[in-house]
Amino acid sequence: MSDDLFLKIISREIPADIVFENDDVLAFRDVNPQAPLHVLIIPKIHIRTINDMQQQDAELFGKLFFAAREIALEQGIAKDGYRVVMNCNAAAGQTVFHVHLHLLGGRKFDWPPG
Ligand code: DGP
Repeated sequence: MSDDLFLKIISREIPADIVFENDDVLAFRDVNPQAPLHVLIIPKIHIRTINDMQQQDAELFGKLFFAAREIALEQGIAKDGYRVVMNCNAAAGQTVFHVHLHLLGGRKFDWPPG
């Protein structure tokens, strides 16, 4: 847990461009954006991957999606559309092991993803 980069963003040890915060969730712009809007939405507690999610975390994961909705509305991408993605482990490309929902918008996305 001590190597959890995103806990350091929550505690403001590492700076980030924060766009949303409440008691449970923090959201900030991705340092390597893949779309005009690329925000990472994270829980304020350490959960490594979706595989580590417990039954009692279900509501918290719902709050990540609700934050995505709020940010999309606030940033003006809700009507055109946007994508939310959560990578789990190496095959999906997860590189930071503190669960995070990617919110991407401001351009058209292909399907299936690469
Ligand atoms: P993933 O591949 O799903 O684990 O995505 C991790 C994302 O985190 C990746 O898009 C880049 C972003 N990221 C990594 N380090 C930092 C950081 O220090 N600050 C910010 N804002 N984003 C970071």
